[in-house]
Amino acid sequence: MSTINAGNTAQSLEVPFIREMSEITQHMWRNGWDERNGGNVSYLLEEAEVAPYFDLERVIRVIEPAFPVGELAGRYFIVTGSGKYFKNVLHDPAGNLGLLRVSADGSLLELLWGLENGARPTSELASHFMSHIERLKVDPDHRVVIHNHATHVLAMTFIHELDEAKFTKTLWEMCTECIVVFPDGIGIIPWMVPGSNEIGRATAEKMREYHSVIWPQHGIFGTGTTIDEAFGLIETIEKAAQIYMLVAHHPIKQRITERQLSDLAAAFGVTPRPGILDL
Ligand code: 2HA
Ligand code: ZN
Repeated sequence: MSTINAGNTAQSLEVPFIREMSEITQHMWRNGWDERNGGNVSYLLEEAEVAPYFDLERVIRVIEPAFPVGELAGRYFIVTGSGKYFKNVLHDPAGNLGLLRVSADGSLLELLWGLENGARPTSELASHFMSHIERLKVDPDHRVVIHNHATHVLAMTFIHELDEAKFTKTLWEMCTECIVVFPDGIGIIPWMVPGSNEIGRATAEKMREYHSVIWPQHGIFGTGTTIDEAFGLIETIEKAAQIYMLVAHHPIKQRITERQLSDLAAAFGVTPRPGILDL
């Protein structure tokens, strides 16, 4: 029997993963990264995290995904809803989030909680699911995909070359800790129409090599083993992009040198993506 009354927000927020989703979406909205219905989050859950709170036999509704996801069969996800505002999640989790299980053959999504009043999962489900599939291949502990419209990252895609190595190097140079947080660098896809399987495929292809992918003039995808890690990655990239936007129009009097970046990587035991530092 389900122990959670979906309409009871206080009760829903007692479920750890519902609270985390509600709090992180609120944070992102307050950061100005998720205007209107901008942004989406998906979080892979273990059955053991779900079972104490929900009746796993009680499927409220089945939803057809735009493509079969056999690789994720039987997996549980909590996701943001399509067209939903991050601003509102904390006050109405069941209306704005959904708990889904991918059916045993990967052809359907079984709704176990939330997405009330016929709501659908995020319009970027293709990018999320395809990214989960690719990240899980390289990191079995991978759990979280976050997309938002981080302001300075977006701004930077107007004035910086979109070459991945050059973009990554610029970000590394902006804050001392960047190379430690994202030694694998940043993937960038060309501008594409959002919400499509095509952009999902392009994003996921980058996810084989990168934790984070930028959509020019649109936003960023960040991944991680926890909400904190995925969010922290985006925060760090956004901070670097903000510094870039603050200093880009000024004469630079001193900077972090390539030698110093290399020393940082060595001191923190990370390996910078090859081909970025000219040492
Ligand atoms: O509307 O951010 O990319 C949600 C989005 C689409
Ligand atoms: Zn978006």
